[in-house]
Amino acid sequence: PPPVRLVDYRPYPFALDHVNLEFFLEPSKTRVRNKMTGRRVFGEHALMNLHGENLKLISIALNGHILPENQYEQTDEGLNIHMPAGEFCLEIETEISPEENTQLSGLYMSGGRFCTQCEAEGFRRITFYPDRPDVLAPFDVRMEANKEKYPYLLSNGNPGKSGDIGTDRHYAEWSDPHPKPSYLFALVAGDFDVYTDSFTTMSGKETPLAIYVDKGDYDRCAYAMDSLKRSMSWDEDVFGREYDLDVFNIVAVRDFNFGAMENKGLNIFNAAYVLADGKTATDADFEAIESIVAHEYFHNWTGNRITCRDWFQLCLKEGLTVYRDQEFSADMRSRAVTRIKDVIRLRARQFSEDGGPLAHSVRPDEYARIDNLYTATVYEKGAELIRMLRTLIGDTAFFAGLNRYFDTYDGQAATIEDFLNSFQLSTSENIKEFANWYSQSGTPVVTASGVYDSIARTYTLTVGQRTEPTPGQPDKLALPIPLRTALFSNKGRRLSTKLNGEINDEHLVVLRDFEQVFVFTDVSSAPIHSLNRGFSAPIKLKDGLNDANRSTLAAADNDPFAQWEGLQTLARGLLIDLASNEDGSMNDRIHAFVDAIDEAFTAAIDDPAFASLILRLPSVGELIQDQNASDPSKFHAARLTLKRAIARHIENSLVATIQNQETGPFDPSASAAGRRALKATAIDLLSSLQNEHAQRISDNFHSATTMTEILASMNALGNIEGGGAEGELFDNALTVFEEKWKDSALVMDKWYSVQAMSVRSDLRARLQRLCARTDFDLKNPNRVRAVAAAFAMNNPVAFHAPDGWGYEFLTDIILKVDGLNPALSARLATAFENWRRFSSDRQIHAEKQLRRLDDANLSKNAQDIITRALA
Ligand code: BAL
Ligand code: ZN
Repeated sequence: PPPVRLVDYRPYPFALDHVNLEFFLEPSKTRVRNKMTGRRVFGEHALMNLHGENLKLISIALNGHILPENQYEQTDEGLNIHMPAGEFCLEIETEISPEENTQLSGLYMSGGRFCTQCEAEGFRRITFYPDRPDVLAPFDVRMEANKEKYPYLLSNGNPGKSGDIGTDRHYAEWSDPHPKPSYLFALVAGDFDVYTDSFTTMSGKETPLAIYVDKGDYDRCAYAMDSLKRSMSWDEDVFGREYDLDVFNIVAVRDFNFGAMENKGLNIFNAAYVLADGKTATDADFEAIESIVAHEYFHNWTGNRITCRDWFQLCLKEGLTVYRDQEFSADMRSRAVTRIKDVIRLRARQFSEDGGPLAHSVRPDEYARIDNLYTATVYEKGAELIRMLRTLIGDTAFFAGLNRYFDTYDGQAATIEDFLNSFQLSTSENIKEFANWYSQSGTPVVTASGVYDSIARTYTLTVGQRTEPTPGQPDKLALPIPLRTALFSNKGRRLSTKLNGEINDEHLVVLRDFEQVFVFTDVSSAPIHSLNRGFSAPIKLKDGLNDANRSTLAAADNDPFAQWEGLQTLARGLLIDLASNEDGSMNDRIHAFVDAIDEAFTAAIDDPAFASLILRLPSVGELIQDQNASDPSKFHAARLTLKRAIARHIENSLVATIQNQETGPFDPSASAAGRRALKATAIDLLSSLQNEHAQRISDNFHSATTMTEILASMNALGNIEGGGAEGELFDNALTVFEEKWKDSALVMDKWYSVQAMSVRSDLRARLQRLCARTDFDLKNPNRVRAVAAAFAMNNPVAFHAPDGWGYEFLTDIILKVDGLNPALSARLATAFENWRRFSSDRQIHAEKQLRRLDDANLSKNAQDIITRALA
């Protein structure tokens, strides 16, 4: 099919004034009565297009009369109805089968409960409807179901009447006064444990809050509820946004394609991002719950009150909402550590996407399948654009622009142009060129070099930018790139200098052309430049510094991000060179690097979360991004060499860190999590010394009381290569873990992942055994991802095995999943995105599997990814 194109956007000629939905819920046959009142607003054409997919049409009535068949046409995409001019009342009855819906889009069953997922195009699998984000309407919903099996009946908005029908059935009504597009519709019916609380909003309105979870999970809701209340309060304090309905509900389901969904007043979550307690959840789980609960809540204003005109504008809600949840996490936790983690994620997922065949701009011009547009580029790069905009125009103009946006477009479906215009009206800075960040794909590479004139006391910094061609975009524009910049003396003292008439010890250098020169004056000594501090722009920096300069900055920089980044850059260069030099000629550089790490680590020891990041080396995935014909196993070996050198150098300190047992009740705070993060890093580093510390790590597994430490120990045992006694320690830990947690699906997902990420000679057979287990459920995305995504994304050595078995393993899973859940299979297929970066033997194997997928007549979603990967 031809792609959907932005230039083809046309407004919908009909407006809906009201939608009334009635559901008669049965797993195999659910009846849906949909009554839409509205009017034609413009246009000559009397034809009304309604989307519909997999629906059994029972009847259509227009203005109270059954519509004869010659008045409408049913197609693969939906219905076309001949409409009279003026107002109408259209009533459509359909039948659907939730229990046969394995795509998890539309109305489906999860764990015996009814639930929905409508973004992006799931509503058309429930009823015939203009399923596009620019058609907004208030919804009234009535549900009827068996009372014993489905005692809770939930939908969007505010609860209305409810009651019994006969002896075994009941009904409930919900009414959502806020006009919304269909993708925000939600319905849930089932039996749950209900965790309740309340929040009093800034205008004094007490709002009941509830989290609905599987029976028995009540005790694992407290952190999600606490995160929700903190989010509501923070959005009032920082953005002035108040909640706007009588109740707010969250439901956790076990089968879900996304992390969560922001349906108006009824957020539906993947249970993995709701349920947590000190025994079953890692600190990373707690952090993700806090951030995702916040993200979905923040959508209430950025996404729901103001939605997207069309799906090309997806970043309008997602980029802005990710930015808001990142700021929330930064305020709740350490700002520096949060920023570093955000950048690690951006580099791992977005930079690799931007550098391969799936590259697309934050707001693309066309797409083949909307489900495949929920990407790191739209989300994470989209958030970086908001951050850059704030840096460029300053806080005052940023908040004035955002308030103007909220005031102007509340209740509407907006575009990126509307959004940017709100800021343009609030700033004297011309942001016209900034819009190119939304339309241009690829990651700019920024180069810098400087010359010091000791007589004139000037430092002339030459900065350039270049963006490699990406699919469909051979020529690239120069973008406005804000670089927070400081100059340091060669003794590591931050210099106060003058730029553009302003004296400061940090300046904002805005690169607007392909190359530009910036002259700093009043520079007292030959400086070392520190650019892109705080990662002020999402670029790749070639700063022209040598290792000695970087070590100086790493020791002296007062910006924790810049300090960390200095060490990462040192490590990156060293690892890339190490991967191609196995002759021991690099020992001096290794020693110098380890000394720099030791110094920074010792200085950071009072901030364990930051200290653990100091000890982190760039991942294999990150290292291969700028390489061609690469062999991931060489990067893995280089990392192991460097990890060993670090571990040996600070071995005593690492051992002491592991032995430092915490007592008392579990504390989920960021500071306690930081201490555990450092412990986990210590365990990982010590495992690089192979069997020397295997017993100690195993002992730690058995004595640990938190999931973070237990998992860190298991991961470490899984990464001690070789079999023998160490292999037994790993298998023994797995047995103990399984015995304890076999009935807890979310915890068992971790058990699957640890094995999928392990570096072991028996891995292939192990994975086959995992996939043959009865609890390996291809219909459950969490379980499939626990094996397939963990393996393909986090086990580069095995996934890129020289004989191609890793590619074949993933392909086998994609082929099995695709018929059940195309959104999931397409997501798994993105693991092949960088196949052309690898050595030729690997490319042959990857292409063979991609061709196998290409020949298999897969879903449109999977085919879209495969076609682009092979192009
Ligand atoms: N809108 C899809 C899920 C999310 O981004 O919140
Ligand atoms: Zn979102």
